[in-house]
Amino acid sequence: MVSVCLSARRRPPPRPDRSGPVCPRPAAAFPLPASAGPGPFPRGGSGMAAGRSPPTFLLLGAAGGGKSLLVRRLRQLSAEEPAELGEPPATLPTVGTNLTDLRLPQKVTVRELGGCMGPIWPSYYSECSALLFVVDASNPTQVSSSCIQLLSVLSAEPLASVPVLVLFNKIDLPCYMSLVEMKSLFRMQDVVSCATQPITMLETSARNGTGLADVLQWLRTALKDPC
Ligand SMILES: Nc1nc2c(ncn2[C@@H]2O[C@H](COP(=O)(O)OP(=O)(O)OP(=O)(O)O)[C@@H](O)[C@H]2O)c(=O)[nH]1
Ligand SMILES: [Mg+2]
Repeated sequence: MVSVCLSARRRPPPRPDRSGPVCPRPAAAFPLPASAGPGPFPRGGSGMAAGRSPPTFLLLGAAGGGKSLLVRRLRQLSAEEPAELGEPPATLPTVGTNLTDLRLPQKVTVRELGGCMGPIWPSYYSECSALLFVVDASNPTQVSSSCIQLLSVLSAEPLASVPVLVLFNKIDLPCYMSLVEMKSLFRMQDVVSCATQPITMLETSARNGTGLADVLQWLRTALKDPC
């Protein structure tokens, strides 16, 4: 498992005025449960101190990349009494949004947005404290669309200073592309040098757990050091 942290070229833009209106949610098109829609709150851990909603980490990426399985595994591993991962539970494509609370031990909410929900991803950017972006490293046909999606996410103004973790998942599969190959295909050097966010990259397998301890460690660091 290889990990690399590139970045640090931060050019923090002025913070957006959080008292302004947030993007409207397409409630009629995608009705969400009441628990799925906290209002906007400050990034990082400050919401906790004020007794408000816990920080929300967004989990994005193309359909089938492994987001739902990943977050289930993270919940298993961060439980008070972590159990063996065992066989991966079945997942269904996420239509809408999927909320999972993790205790790191501070409570954090991970909001997965289904890959097929790309058009409404920006509606949730304003409540994001950190971003996880999952790429299927075993699927060469998804590389270019994932790269375009990542560039679009990185250029979104509300996300300009949130820490970003790019996960190259499914490295348990024999056909997976290594971190070196993925970095080359994504032109990561250029992406990182143009990005305003600190970007970390990890290789993972949500199936067998490879790299997930590093993901949890990254989440804990992001909670401690909000941008
Ligand atoms: N081999 C392998 N399969 C994985 C891994 N992660 C996820 N999968 C499988 O990939 C399929 C899709 O996984 P999901 O977690 O549902 O994908 P998703 O990104 O949530 O997809 P959407 O909700 O549609 O956006 C499932 O069959 C998972 O079991 C992995 O690391 N390795
Ligand atoms: Mg899903």
